[in-house]
Amino acid sequence: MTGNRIFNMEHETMQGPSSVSLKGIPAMRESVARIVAETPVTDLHTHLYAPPFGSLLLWGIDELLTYHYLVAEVLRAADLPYETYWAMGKREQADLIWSELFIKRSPISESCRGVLTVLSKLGLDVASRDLEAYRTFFAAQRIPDHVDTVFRCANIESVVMTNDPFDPTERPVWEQGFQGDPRFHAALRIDPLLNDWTNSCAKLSAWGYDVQAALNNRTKAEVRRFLSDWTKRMKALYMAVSLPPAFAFPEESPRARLIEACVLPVARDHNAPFAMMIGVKRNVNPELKLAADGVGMSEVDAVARLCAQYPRNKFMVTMLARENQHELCVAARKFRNLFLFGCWWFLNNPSLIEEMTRMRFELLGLSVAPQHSDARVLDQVVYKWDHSRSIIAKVLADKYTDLIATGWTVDESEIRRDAARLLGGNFHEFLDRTL
Ligand code: FIX
Ligand code: ZN
Repeated sequence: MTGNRIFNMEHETMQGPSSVSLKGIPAMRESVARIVAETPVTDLHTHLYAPPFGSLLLWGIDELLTYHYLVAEVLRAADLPYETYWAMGKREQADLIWSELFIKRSPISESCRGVLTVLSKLGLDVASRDLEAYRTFFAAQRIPDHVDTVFRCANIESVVMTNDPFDPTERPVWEQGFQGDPRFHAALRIDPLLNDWTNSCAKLSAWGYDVQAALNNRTKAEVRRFLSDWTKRMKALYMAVSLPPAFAFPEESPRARLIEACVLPVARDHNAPFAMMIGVKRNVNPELKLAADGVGMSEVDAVARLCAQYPRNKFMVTMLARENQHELCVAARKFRNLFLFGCWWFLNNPSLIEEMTRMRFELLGLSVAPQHSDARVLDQVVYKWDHSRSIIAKVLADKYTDLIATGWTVDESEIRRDAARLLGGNFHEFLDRTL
């Protein structure tokens, strides 16, 4: 059926030459699912890299299987010392994860299911359980083409990378003049600067910035110059940091002082949001390495105070604790400079995505970015977006159903418009907004 279908209480109609069909709500639900699937995504926070970053761009079955979410799961399941796991090569680790989490047990966790969604959507036979066949498939792919294949398969228009000027592998790629790639935007990640000022100060000094541990005026000006240099060099869409549950503002700490004196002025000069990802307890069990982090409840009031005190700054916020989500939604109702995004990390599970998306729609309407992928392995965007899209569509269709019950009508062009906002439009609009 073509044309703009209109859904209302009694039936579904067609604008234009065609007539009426009586499918009603189920037809609307089908349209919403199809339109959300067809709407391209701007994935606003990932750990993916453009091909010129070389080995930083992870992809393929062994990377999928050794994703840190699965490392945490295998080290619960398998009876082996942590050191034994870390002494293995990647392929051997992947073999172990496949055997423990996919063969000896049904792979029902969200991260396991994700691997199967990726394989299936890339056309592989999941029922065969043939790990070697999957390896053969990936070995035949070539990275620029495979990026296109994955973006097409996930229906992604572009992703935002996480770009850390303190990272010794990444930094030279920028210094050698990486020219950008329209599929990969940059975000300036400043965790080392804000969470470990002592070491970062020494590095800035070695890179030619006139800084001292004591945050005097000269040092603050030099940190601003550093942030500005890298924002320009990367053409960063925003600056970002992850923060512990104890994050407080205002506070007599290097972090709070750097935010006020350096990050916010530079962000304002560039009209760039400052993204705060709050609630991660780093290194709860160091034996797990990249999988070592946990979650804790954070203080939404710290965010509210920043938004109130700096109304001309734009803040993007996601919080890791489920228990923070309601208060955070209410804070976003109070501050137009606060943009909520994503179901981060331990929240990126179907039951929690549904709960959060429903709550956000009910409290904030369409003014959020309901999801980001946080993908670390290129192919993961296929599952992260497939799984999230179907939940977003389900919740959206429930909301349209409630509207239709009042006598309101919803047509396909409006569904398309709303889906485009949720999957990228709102983010771009927030980036462009001047306060
Ligand atoms: O700090 C972050 O950006 C986190 O998302 C990551 O560090 C984390 O390891 C992750 O991959 C979560 O999904
Ligand atoms: Zn992340």
